[in-house]
Amino acid sequence: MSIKNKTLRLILGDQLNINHSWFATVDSNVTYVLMEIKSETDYAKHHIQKVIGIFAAMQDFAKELQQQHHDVIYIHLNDENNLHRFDENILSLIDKYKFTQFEYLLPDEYRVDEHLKAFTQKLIIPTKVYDTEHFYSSRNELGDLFDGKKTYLMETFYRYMRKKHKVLIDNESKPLHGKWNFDEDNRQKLPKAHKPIIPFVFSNDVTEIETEIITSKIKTIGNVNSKNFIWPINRKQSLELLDFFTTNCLQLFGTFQDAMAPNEWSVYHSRLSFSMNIKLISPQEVIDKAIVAYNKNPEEIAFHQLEGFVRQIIGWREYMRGIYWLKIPEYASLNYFEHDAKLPKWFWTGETKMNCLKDAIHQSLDFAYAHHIQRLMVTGNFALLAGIHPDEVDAWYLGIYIDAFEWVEITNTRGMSQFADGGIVGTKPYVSTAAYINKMSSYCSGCYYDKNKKIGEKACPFNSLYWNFYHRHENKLAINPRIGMMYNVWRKMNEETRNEMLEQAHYYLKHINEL
Ligand code: FAD
Ligand code: DLZ
Ligand code: SF4
Repeated sequence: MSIKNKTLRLILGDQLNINHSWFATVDSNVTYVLMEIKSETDYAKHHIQKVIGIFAAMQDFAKELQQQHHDVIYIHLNDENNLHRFDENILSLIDKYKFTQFEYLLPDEYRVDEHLKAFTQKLIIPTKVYDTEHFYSSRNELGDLFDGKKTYLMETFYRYMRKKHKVLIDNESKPLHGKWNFDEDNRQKLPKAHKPIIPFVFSNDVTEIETEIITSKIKTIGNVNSKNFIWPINRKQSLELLDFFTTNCLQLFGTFQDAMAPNEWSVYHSRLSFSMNIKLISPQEVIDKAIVAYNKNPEEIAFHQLEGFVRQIIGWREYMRGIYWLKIPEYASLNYFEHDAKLPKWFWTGETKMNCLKDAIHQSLDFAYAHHIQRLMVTGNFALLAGIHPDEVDAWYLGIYIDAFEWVEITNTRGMSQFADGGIVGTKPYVSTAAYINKMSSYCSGCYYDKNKKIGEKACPFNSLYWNFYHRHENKLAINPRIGMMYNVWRKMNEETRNEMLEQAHYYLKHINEL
């Protein structure tokens, strides 16, 4: 092999963007490398479906590149020469094939970014770094927008993004239909006679990958049917899922965005986060397709459904990434409430008598998926009320969901859900009693616990834990204008009730593994 102009390009498992300009031309002097390695399978205890999904998508992507006549090296988990680290595998390839240049795409995760920066600084051949050409905004764009400001309001960022990218705005940069946000039209409970929508799933045979993972002794959580793997593993399947969403779910997306029901594991949600996060499809094409569907059928798809969906992607998703790059690495150790409890054991099994948690956790173990309100108002709500250390909560969320990558997991978990950032992402903690869970779901009617009881046998744990949380953090929360009035309610209760409630909460916290 000649030593002239030979470039090695690294593609990470969440960088499978076939429309990237790297692939526009075939260059015989360029070789691409994808690697299944233990540094990535072992930094968290991932769900088996997450590892399988990423490997299946990487393998498919490598094949597609080869079909386009690109040169590809694919390192399998159990390859004899696999050194299981990005730096060591790259060094070994440079040595073996005499590459003269190394190139990579900006990683989405700080840990990998730092690793590759440190590695390439020492590398004797030149390095070049490229953008992934996936997101609407650059890493620093949110930081620049809020430069000198004390708060980082998502709504401000969202409006900026809509105007900048001309999404759902008129010629004068005003929002279509007169408002930026139609949330008050959204968020209803499912009607009693609701006919569950059957999620469109794939049946990929990934048995070989499952065997590869098991024989390599990778520790995983959760269940999988590897003959019928349900998640999209390539661009074609991701586009099919997008099509299913715009045809069947968009018309009720906003209305039932916060609704929860047993046996309806994705309701009207898109389940596109995995495809987007590993870059099989781009946020722009998802939004464009949703807008096309709306324009074709405005009688069936009301504008508020579309706006609600667009906001999740051009708003929340880009916002979380901006916050991540602005605040990491400090963000990863924030613990505003100084919580230090351990996650109950049943978070890993679903074996709890609390129906809402049992359902959300079992479905997470079965599908590596829960929709937003299950993550925020069931599992996240409980973890916050129970005072679990944010490290433990993060480890759970980073492992269990197929779409979990630190940039979007930690900002949602430590930030939005656990308020461990003291209010960077959210303006108040997302906590509730059984009243909210009952309002948005049918879980309570089938529960061992009584949603209406605060004290005594079978009282719903959310009720006393809620007040215990406010009582415990009065110093930090009473000054918050969005919460102050809760303390008026608390103080108006008679002392005996308050004490009984705190006792009940302490009893539950002491026996948390038996709940
Ligand atoms: P849909 O409801 O169909 O929404 C459409 C898209 O909007 C999603 O695919 C996603 O890309 C985007 N989106 C919606 N809400 C958010 C949000 N809050 N932040 C960022 N993007 C959003 N999302 C992840 O992608 N990875 C995670 O690891 C992750 N961890 C979370 C942890 C907690 C505690 C919470 C409360 C939320 C988390 N989210 C995470 C955000 C959100 O719950 C998921 O994006 C969503 O449930 C994915 O399902 P979907 O594709 O069906 O979403
Ligand atoms: C999550 C993951 C896993 C489980 N395995 C791999 C892998 O073997 N090889 C790889 O390139 N990427 C993997 N990933 C995704 C990476 O962890 C991801 O690219 C980083 O978190 C950077 O965002
Ligand atoms: Fe969950 Fe309490 Fe309702 Fe049971 S009663 S489902 S624990 S909120």
